[in-house]
Amino acid sequence: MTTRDIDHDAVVIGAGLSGLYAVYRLRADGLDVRGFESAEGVGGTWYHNRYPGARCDVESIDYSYSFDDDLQQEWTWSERFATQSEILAYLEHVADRFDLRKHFDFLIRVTSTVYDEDAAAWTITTDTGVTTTARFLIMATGVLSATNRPDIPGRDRFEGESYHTGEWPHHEVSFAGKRVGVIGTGSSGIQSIPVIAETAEQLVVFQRSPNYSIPAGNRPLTEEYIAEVKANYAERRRLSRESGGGTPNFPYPKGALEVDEAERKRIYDEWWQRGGYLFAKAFPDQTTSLEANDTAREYVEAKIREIVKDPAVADDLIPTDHPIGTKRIVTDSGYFETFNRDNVKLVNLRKTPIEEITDTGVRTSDHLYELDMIVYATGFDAMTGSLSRIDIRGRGGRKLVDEWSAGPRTYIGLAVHGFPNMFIVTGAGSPSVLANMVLGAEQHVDWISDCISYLGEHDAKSIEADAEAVDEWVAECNAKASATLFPQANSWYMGANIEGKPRVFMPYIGGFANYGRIIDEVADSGYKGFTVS
Ligand code: N01
Repeated sequence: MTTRDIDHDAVVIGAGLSGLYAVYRLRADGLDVRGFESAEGVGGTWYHNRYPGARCDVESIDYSYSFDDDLQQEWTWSERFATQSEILAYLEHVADRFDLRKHFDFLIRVTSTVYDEDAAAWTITTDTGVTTTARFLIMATGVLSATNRPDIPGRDRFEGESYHTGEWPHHEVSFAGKRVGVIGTGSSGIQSIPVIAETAEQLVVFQRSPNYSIPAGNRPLTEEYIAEVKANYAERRRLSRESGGGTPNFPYPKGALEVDEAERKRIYDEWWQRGGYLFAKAFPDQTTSLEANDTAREYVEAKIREIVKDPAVADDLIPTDHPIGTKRIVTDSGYFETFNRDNVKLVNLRKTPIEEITDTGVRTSDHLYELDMIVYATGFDAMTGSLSRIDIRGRGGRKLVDEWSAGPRTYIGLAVHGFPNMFIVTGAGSPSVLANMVLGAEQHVDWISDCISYLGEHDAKSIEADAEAVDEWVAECNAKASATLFPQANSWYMGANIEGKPRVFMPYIGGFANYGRIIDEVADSGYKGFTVS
């Protein structure tokens, strides 16, 4: 390949919220950019996760782009926590408003990307035979997009309907009059279970690990509230960028162990009322001190026991295997109440594991549950799965999957040694899923586009993370994680939900604002830790 053979300045893989903004921003910088998306439309996660009850657990007014004030002033969210369909409608609106679709090829899956060192460019190959080349490769492939379908014996024998929450079909799925089994009680299961229970004749919930879940406190947004938010959006965004999680929410200024019982209860009551996963951040020491964490855990346990009428079922629903908040706390609407319904049964797989799936249902060690439908709410090969499913080859033919065989290794979450001119958006080694993904995507894409402009201004063709910089960043990420309780949980943050995946805490847990300062400093220093050629 010669420089003249390079088709595009940049190729963006994925038309989710990161990919859309990447195309918008790089195009605004005057780059020739082309995008590939395996789905039929834009939206990424929000295109695929159309299961009943799917909502975002970050408030809609924060989980939206900040890059264009007219956009944020003109779009009006209807609820505090938006449904999947409203978020998808928003992303479609963004795609149309900024005329982004024409840059994407849809229904095309990228199968391999290979770096050519002499040309300092990538060759991108797809499953339709289309091949193209680009100077820069932007992996906007998503962190919760490669679904996990566990290899349960007999899985493909089942003759009824069978769906995965992360690949929900576009046709209407009716539960009415059906015996439905849901496998999995993470966010997807916990959101869909109350909705399915409303119309199913019978619902059997197969739970391997119970999870902490806090009522969302969802509500319609009033005109007055929306007007107030819009009048102060700039300040709201500023606070979000200064925060640990990319939203304008900050923990109580004192630790759980620094206050007396009455004050602690008052704060927990307040955060319970606020609703959702933010409960994990009521006190700053909740995820660093087990003793502090216990106070939050006991509070939530008491709530679950208050809601669930049968004490034996409540026992099964209360987690005992991880400190609260070290797996993402689920934001629910009526989850625990669902187990008071006559048509819902909880099966504790720790006591009676699944042995096989038969043609008519799910057989556990003590019973065959005859079913008309199985819903797999079994999650994702998170953070690295969408990358490892592409054959990515860097300098000298090295494979990304080999380089990452002991866990993902990035420099500031954005780049990988041996893979020049490739940038990863909101992936491992960045705050990613621990922060507001929309502002995270903007933060990354802005950094990447500034970096590409810098290379242009300095007449440079390539940029590559140094091996030592990667070593240091990986050590920094590990140190930050080890200072918390997070590594104690068998979570997808740790890769623990996928058999054979290395157990490494993948996101950077040093905070969104802190991280922003670190990557800005790298850029301001003329890209220290990178080799620019
Ligand atoms: O996936 P999960 P998810 N047999 O991995 C179980 C985001 N999200 O799709 O814990 C039986 O959390 C598994 O059990 P265990 C959010 O960040 C957000 O629910 O491995 N069970 C677990 O219960 C979230 O954290 C929203 O023991 C099996 C479940 O399946 C992330 O996505 C909504 C099994 C998987 O839970 C992932 O959530 C949805 C097996 N062989 C998702 N294999 C919002 O609210 C797995 N399980 C924004």
